[in-house]
Amino acid sequence: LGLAACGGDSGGSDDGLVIGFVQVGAESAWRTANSESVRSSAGEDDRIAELKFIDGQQDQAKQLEGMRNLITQRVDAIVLAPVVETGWTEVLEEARDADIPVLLADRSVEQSDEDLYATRLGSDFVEEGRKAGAWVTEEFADADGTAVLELEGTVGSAPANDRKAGFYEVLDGEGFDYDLLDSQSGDFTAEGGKEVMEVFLQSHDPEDVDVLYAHNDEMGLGAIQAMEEAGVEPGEDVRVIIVDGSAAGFQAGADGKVDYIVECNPVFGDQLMDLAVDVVGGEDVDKYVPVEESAYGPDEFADELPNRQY
Ligand code: GZL
Repeated sequence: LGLAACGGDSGGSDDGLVIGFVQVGAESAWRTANSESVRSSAGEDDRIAELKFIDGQQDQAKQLEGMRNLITQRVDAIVLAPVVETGWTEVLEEARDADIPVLLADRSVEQSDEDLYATRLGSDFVEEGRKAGAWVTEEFADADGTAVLELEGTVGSAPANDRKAGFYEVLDGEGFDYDLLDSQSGDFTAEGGKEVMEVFLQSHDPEDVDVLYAHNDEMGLGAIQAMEEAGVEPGEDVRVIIVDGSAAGFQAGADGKVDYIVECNPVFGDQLMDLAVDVVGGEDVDKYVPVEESAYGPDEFADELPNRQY
């Protein structure tokens, strides 16, 4: 009866479910906090017997291999945080054929795979981009031809694609007069952000740059380091927008180096465990479950800093 209650002959037992978690990697403070949240929630939840954690090392091949291992081990459910949006159909079909439900955590996969996973718990990345765009159109409302530099996240990832889409949806939608000087991927890492900003500064005079839109804190902080090494004042010479809301990001804001922070919340482990138990138990769940998040301006950074959870 216990096995039936756990949804079939999979790895579950009377003492709880066995959940596989295929994580993107460990590229950012956001990601580390997300892994910590999922691990601790699973560990504290007596409905969960084991969380089998797989570090994808930002490599889709490693994620695919991990998913296939979990299918062979017949876990009760697989949670996938897909590093990129495409290339998942085959393995998702293999999980379906093995009667193992898949939940998406954080990032999404392409629309055509929608019937192959039970739900996605994560942020609305387009809305995050819209928030960043709205700040720019407001802050530079009276300017002519606002010059933008963009540091994009991992090529092909949902947050990079959607944070870009939302940002320009607002800038273009309002007929805002701007000039995108350059846009390159820093792969969501601090090193990537620093390297790309160094290249930007070799081909663009900071005097001609109004704002940097970085798709995550790490790349924004790396870019700030590159600016300071080049004698450019972040937050003064070049305004800076970052997305995530780590303590380091808020500290940079409190130090006047960041102008706007769009929050992306990684702390959703409890919500994820509830969803996994519901899905394995055959409960109906929404196809998309949003994570609550906000955005912060300069007058809020210092007060909010102590509240940051990572
Ligand atoms: C967004 C998440 C992104 C973060 C980055 O939900 O996928 O990946 O914004 C992380 O910091 O690398």
